[in-house]
Amino acid sequence: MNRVSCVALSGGVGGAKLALGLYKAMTDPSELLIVANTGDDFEHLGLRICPDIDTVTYTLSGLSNLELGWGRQDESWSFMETLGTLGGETWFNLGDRDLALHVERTRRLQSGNSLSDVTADIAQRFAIKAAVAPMADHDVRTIVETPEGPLAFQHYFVRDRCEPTVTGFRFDGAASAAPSPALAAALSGAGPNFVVICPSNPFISIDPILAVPGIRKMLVKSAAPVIAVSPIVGGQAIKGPTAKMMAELGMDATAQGVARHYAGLIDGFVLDTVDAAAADAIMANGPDVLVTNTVMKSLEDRVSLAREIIAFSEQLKQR
Ligand code: FO1
Repeated sequence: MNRVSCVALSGGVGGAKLALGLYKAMTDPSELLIVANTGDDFEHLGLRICPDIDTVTYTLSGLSNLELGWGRQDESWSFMETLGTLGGETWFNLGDRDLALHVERTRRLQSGNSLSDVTADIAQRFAIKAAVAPMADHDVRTIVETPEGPLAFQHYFVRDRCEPTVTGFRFDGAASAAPSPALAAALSGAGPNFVVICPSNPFISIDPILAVPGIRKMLVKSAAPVIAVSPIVGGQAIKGPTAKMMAELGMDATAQGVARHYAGLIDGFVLDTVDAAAADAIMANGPDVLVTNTVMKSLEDRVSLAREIIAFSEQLKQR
């Protein structure tokens, strides 16, 4: 395996945008390891679905569906339409092209391949030069606690459109999981130059990764600066239910609230210019702060944010 100089922890859409920026900004993209959350994974229609791995893979290969934020571009939906006419479950949309990936991954997992091996091989087939790995090869399932009882993650997220009030989260299976071999190798020995926590939802995208025994400890022990990018800008999530969840959990739905959530883990925090006023308060709690434009509308925005993070990591290393 290549030397890893950057480890990026990512959920789906927001995380994958920055992962793409890093991929384009790094001198040698083969030194990038993107570790995807697998707490969102589930078994559906007999298939193993790994939304965050697939979002990262499609994004890095230039095949992602930019309108939906998930799935593939140039997609057709004959399978779903036909399934509907047969009275099948249609609340979770699987495009025809996307479906092929789920079928092939499920076949390989059933014949004994690890999720790491399947993910790495598929990334290679999509001509991705960076390494893409799951957080763990074991099954970890995010459960959303609500006043009406626990909900499997995709039931909460897609079927119920994030409407139920959140009272907490559980990561079933995490206690008996272990970091994926690629992540464990990257964080041991000399370690990477820096670690980026992408602007993904802290509770449902990053916390499941940190819940895998050993990962948080390795990150804290590593000499590499750990830099988190705020998914909250001006009190709003760029996408998804982060701000809603923070409010429901009784937390400050602000970038500062996110920085507090990562206290003890991060050395650097990237804050949007609209939240610049919070920089001093965040620094008072430990991490150094980079204030910049974090809203990634174009590819140029992604690359330029990634370049700033790389420069910030070099400053942090000199401390
Ligand atoms: N998100 C939706 O909102 N609706 C869907 O029907 C849906 C289908 C889907 C299929 C494959 C895939 O890889 C992702 C899909 N997503 C869908 C996205 C996914 O549920 C979430 O965005 C992530 O789990 C959160 O990161």
